[in-house]
Amino acid sequence: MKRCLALARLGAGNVAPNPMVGSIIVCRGKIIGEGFHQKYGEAHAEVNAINAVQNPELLQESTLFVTLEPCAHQGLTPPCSDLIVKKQIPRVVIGTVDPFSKVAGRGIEKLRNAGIEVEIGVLEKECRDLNKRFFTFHEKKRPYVILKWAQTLDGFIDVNRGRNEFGEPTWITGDLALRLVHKIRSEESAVLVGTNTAEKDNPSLTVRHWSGKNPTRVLLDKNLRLPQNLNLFDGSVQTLVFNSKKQEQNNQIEWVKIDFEKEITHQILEELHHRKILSVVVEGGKQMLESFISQSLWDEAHIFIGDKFFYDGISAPKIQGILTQSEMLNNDWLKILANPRESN
Ligand code: AOF
Ligand code: ZN
Repeated sequence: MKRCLALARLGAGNVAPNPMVGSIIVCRGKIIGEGFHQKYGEAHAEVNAINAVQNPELLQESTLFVTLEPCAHQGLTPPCSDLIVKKQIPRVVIGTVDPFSKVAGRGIEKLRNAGIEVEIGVLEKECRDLNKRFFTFHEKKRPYVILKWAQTLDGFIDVNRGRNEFGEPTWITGDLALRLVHKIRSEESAVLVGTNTAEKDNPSLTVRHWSGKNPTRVLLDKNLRLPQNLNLFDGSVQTLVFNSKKQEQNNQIEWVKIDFEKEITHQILEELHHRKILSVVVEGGKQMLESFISQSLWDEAHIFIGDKFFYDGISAPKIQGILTQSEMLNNDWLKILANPRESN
């Protein structure tokens, strides 16, 4: 299963909104075929592993290992469980059940009904962690939410007016953090900012200091007051503008009308879920971050800590989480927290 996990990871960045899946076929203690889900819309892991076996007769005395339950449905490709039955593979070892409603146990049922011996739950935690976005998406019906901000050593995310005395934006962290933020963007499906951040920082929210694809840009502009010459409106990347006035699309930019009388974060997450967006990075500002925190609508928080003091300004959001990772470089400059609450 460890080998399957390593294979699955090779699909990173190319399979969303599908999960990363890896599979091997073992005959008499030897791996005779390996495969992984390489690209969204293309063959599933099991199909690639089966096709990699040079002598197909051996399948009838082999065990197939796979990180995720073989699918039972006709999607963009035919059901993997049918193929396994057809190839008469006598034993299947599965990392974890598939949470997708069209599968969710039906794949396992098909295999067992055909007399195949099925073992479930090998390295289950690792298999779930690998696809934490996919599991959150299907189980909680919302994208996996990553909060991100930078704060000074004395706990501020900005000076009061957003500019220093020379009228320049105030940087909290350095080049390394910038790169890492771009890497994170390249790995997630969407990036979200509030109105103030969009206007004041004029961010592009694209991936420039790393390779990979740009996430969908998402912003909030209740009264459509943001100037159209902001970088976010340059039309280079798919951009969703949540607002109270219009529902309209103009090439890459789409205005999505929501009800500002009601809770906004839920509506945003619901719309992103509807659009099959598996994960979103919330990049600010304070108000936006705090609304996700207060409702416990977050899974991870990445807090970048600079080496400056502002002494005064906008204080960082208060958050309680479990420290899962901390980078050591002079001092802890990046803390990664996990949400301790399961019920969101
Ligand atoms: C598997 N093996 O390698 C993967 C599975 O529309 P499709 O055909 O691409 O199917 C997508 C769904 O199939 C996806 O939501 C998930 O439930 C499952 N993914 N299943 O047996 C694989 N990638
Ligand atoms: Zn499949």
